[in-house]
Amino acid sequence: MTGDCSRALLRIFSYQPNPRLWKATIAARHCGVELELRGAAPEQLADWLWDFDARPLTAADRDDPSTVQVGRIGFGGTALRKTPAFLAAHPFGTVPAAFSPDGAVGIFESNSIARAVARLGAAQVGLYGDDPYQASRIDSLLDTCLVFGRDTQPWLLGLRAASVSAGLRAQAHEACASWLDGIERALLASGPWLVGSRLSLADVCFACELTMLWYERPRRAWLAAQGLQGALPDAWATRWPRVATHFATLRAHPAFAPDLEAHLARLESAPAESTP
Ligand SMILES: N[C@@H](CCC(=O)N[C@@H](CS)C(=O)NCC(=O)O)C(=O)O
Repeated sequence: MTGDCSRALLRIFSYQPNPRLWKATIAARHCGVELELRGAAPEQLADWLWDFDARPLTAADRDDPSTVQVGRIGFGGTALRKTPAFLAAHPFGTVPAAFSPDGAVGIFESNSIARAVARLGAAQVGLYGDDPYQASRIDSLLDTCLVFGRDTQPWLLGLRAASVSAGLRAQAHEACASWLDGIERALLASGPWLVGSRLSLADVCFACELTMLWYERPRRAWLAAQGLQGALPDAWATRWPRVATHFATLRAHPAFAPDLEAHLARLESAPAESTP
């Protein structure tokens, strides 16, 4: 999927591992679409040039003041190096950042990058539904994933920075509860898949966005020491049984497992950390 760059239909720059990037890689694996991935660990992206031709900074890149941009989300206060061309293609300046093969079109927001993969692979499998109504229902669910991701992001970033509060946790917990209530009802109405009678982009984005919450797992002991629980309750599988069954099915699915399974298993078996 990521091997032969000359055949890649989309180039994506991101920190890795990143469950939001996996929305695209899972869709690509399922549709047989070739992707080119670029990037490195989150803490290394400050030493990369954010560009269509993303790469580790050279000495000349470091001397160029025109690319300096102070990071906002997840890179708060860090000086990042984003080229003017990158910001023209990606006006919000975020990763994952996708490009058409010639670099002319920038596609941002991980759900929309996954939509691009599904459209490019539409001839192979209908990940984007069978008709405009199904496609729009898939979009409805993708919008809820974005809202959930946005509402839980301050909590997850706070956890990474060891700076959390009861208020932050309450907001993230409410985001989990309202989103998973809705996903549970959607599965009750149309299961086993979220839309239609087969796997769709709605299932892909649901699984990847929920995976973001696994970051809490090894940090539960630290949270308990702060008098806090995770945003996703320990008894989540009992409270949302259809969600839990669906997530278990998806993480084992051949298109999902190469990205999700090892990552989730590692976080589930990681020793409890006394510091985040
Ligand atoms: N909703 C977006 C989230 C993307 C996002 O927030 N990316 C952050 C990293 S977690 C970023 O690129 N920040 C760069 C900056 O703030 O300059 C998506 O799903 O793609």
